[in-house]
Parts: sequence; structure tokens; C-alpha cells
Amino acid sequence: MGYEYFDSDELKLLRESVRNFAKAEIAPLAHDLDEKEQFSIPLTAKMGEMGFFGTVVPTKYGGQGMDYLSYIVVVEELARIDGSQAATIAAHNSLGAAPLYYYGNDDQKKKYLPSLCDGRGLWGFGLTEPEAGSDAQASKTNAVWNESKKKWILNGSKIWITNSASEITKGITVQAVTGRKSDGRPELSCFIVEAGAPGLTARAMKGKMMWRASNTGELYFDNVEVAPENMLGEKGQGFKIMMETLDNGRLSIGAMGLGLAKGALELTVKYANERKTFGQSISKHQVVAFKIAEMAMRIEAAEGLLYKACWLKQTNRPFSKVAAMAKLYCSEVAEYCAREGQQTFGGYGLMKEYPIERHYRDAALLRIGEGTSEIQRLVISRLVGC
Ligand code: COS
Repeated sequence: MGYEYFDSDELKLLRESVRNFAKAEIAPLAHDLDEKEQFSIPLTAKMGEMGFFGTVVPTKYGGQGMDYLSYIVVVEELARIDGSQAATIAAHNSLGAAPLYYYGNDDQKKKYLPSLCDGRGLWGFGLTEPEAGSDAQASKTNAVWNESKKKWILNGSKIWITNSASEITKGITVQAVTGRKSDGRPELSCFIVEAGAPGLTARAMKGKMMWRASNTGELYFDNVEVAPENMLGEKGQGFKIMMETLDNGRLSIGAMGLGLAKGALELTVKYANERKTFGQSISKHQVVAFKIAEMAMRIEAAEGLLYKACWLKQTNRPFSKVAAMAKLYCSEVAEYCAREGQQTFGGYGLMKEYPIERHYRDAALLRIGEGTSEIQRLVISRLVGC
């Protein structure tokens, strides 16, 4: 099977409609929301009306039933205009709804997924902790079974959890230690914790340099009671659920990088054609033209890598290695294009009024979030035999 479906009529139409929406509805607000560091519930609801939530969830659970590449194109087109809105969509679909769909039983899917498919409800992915980032098995959050209450009791904290502390957050999937394995490693399990559970405190984190209009939360669990039916997957399967979810999530971070790079290129070409120095458009100066050529070439390579990873996933082939490569490479291309674009804009590129400045800041997250560039290199090196 070839890659020809990358350019199907359906995909072109989808791309065009997301692009038009992003230009009409997101672009006019992006600067202000970024400036005020404000998450927008109305804009999130509009993205819901467009069908950007529950993208790969089947229609029987209220989702859109899209294939994976279509979802990736949605994220890419949003990121072309604004990293914050793309982040809300990527985190919700890949890390919020996806584990419930892939690992939930039918009761859990029926109970939670429909409210996560219309832009009126968000779900967070509770993996990272203050002392467990790259070393994701080092979780300290624990869940202890209380026989008299017939409940799990959760204590601990999570940090940098996208979509976890908004007014429309419905819940979080939480990794917690439920025991020790025979070799001494922690036994990790996943729990569905509903927003507003007694003992759960969710605080929106402020002062971010990037994705400022997305919601990022810090969570504290103080004797939070969780019913046994709210364990996600099997006891002890938690780390695998989290790792497999991140394999998928890397594709959407790749899409954020690719979209940002394409957005930066578009802004740069337009500016370079308009701006004149030494009697001609700066795009006619070789130094600028070659910069733009380099950006375009790297974008083409990043797109090939990302779409290949999507194709591997979509056709049920092993995709972890290429997904890690796509996440890593698209992040690097995004940062390169944002920096070279900003350089082309000169002094204007340093001003908040110009979207290239926001792209420059947003690009930084991509080499740190959802597994740093170093972790991607570790994953790739292991998968090629190191
Ligand atoms: N899919 C399924 N299972 C996986 C897996 C994957 N992608 N990666 C690891 N596992 C399994 C292993 O097979 C192993 O299973 P057993 O216990 O049955 O042997 C187990 O998980 C532990 O694997 P490993 O020993 O390789 O884990 P490490 O502690 O060395 O950690 C890395 C592996 C570094 C890859 C992991 O900690 C990681 O991804 N860290 C980054 C976390 C991250 O991205 N955080 C950002 C979150 S923001 S949303």
C-alpha cells in the first residue's frame, strides 16, 4: 500500500476547512489570548462545533470517527496559526480521550467519551510529577486499597498537565504506584479521577513563555477516593498504557511542529516579498532566498517523516521508532523555521504584534514537552539496537 491517500480529496477538503476556520476564528484572537494568558472556553466550544474533539473516537461514543492522518492534519492546520489552540486539541485527543477509548471497558467509554467529543469537556493525562518527568516510572503518587471503604485512596501530585485545571475539565487519567514488583520496581496503575472529586485540588499554572492560551494544571491528591471500577486497564498495566499513549501523542506533537514550521514559512515568504532593502524585495537577496529555501526543504522532509509515521500507525505496523523520529525532527524544524523567520523579520520579529514572535516562543515547548528531544533520541537508539 502506498502513501497516495495523503492527498485524497477528503483530506484536502478537511485541511481547507480547518485552515479557513483557524484564519477566521483563531487568528484574530491569538495575540490577545496570548498576551492575557487566557484559556478561552467559547473558542474551545467553537472548535468542538467544528468536530476537532473526539476525532478518532468512533461515532457510537459520540466521536468523529476520523482516521489518524485526518486528526494529525487538524492539529497541523491549527498549529500553523496558533500553538495554544493546537495544544488544547492535541492534548485532549491524544492524551485525554485516547487512553479512555483504547484501554477503557465499554462502561467507561459510554460514561466518559460522549462528554469529551463536543468541545464542552476536557480530559487531562496525569503522568508527570515534580520529581518524575523524563524518568516516568519514578512516580510518587500512590494509590492504596482501603478494604473497609472498598476504594482506592490516592495521594500525591502532578504537574504541567494540559487541560487539567479549566472550568470545563471533566477529569484526569492518573498514573499511581499500587505496589512493588518482584524485582523491586514500582507497580504502576492508571485511574480515572473525575474533576471535583473531594481531596483533588487543580490549579492553573501561570507565567508560561509559550502556549499561553492553553490550560496547564498542577494537581494535588489528598486522600482522593476512587472506586474500583475507575481503574483504567488492569492493575499494574499503568506504565504500558502511559507509554503507548505517548507513542500516539508524539504524532500530534510532530503535527504541532510541522504546522508551526509551515506557518512560519508562510509569514516569512510574505514579509520577504513585501519588505524592500537596497532597492528590491529582500526575497531577491540571495541570503534571504536561501534561508527560505532551506526552511521549505526541511519542512518537506519533516512532513514525509510524520506522514509515514501516521501511515505505519494507521496500517497497524510498528510505528514507535518513526513516531519518536517525527516528534524530534518536526520540533527541530519548527524551532529552525521560527528562528530563521524571526531573523528575516529583523526588529519586527521581536515585536509581539507579529505572529512570528509567538511562533518563536511556542516552538520551545516542542523539544521539551511530551518527552524531551533527549528522550526521543534514547527511544530511537534503543529501537535501533543500542
Ligand atoms: N510501549 C509499551 N510498553 C513500553 C513502552 C512503549 N512505548 N516503553 C516502555 N514500555 C514497557 C517496557 O516494555 C517495560 O515493560 P516490562 O516492565 O514488562 O519489562 C516497561 O515499560 C519499562 O520499560 P523501560 O525499562 O524501557 O522504562 P524506562 O524506565 O527505562 O523508561 C522511557 C523508558 C525513558 C522511554 C520513559 O520513561 C519515557 O518515555 N520517559 C519520558 C516521559 C515523557 O514523555 N513525559 C512527558 C509527558 S508530558 S505528556
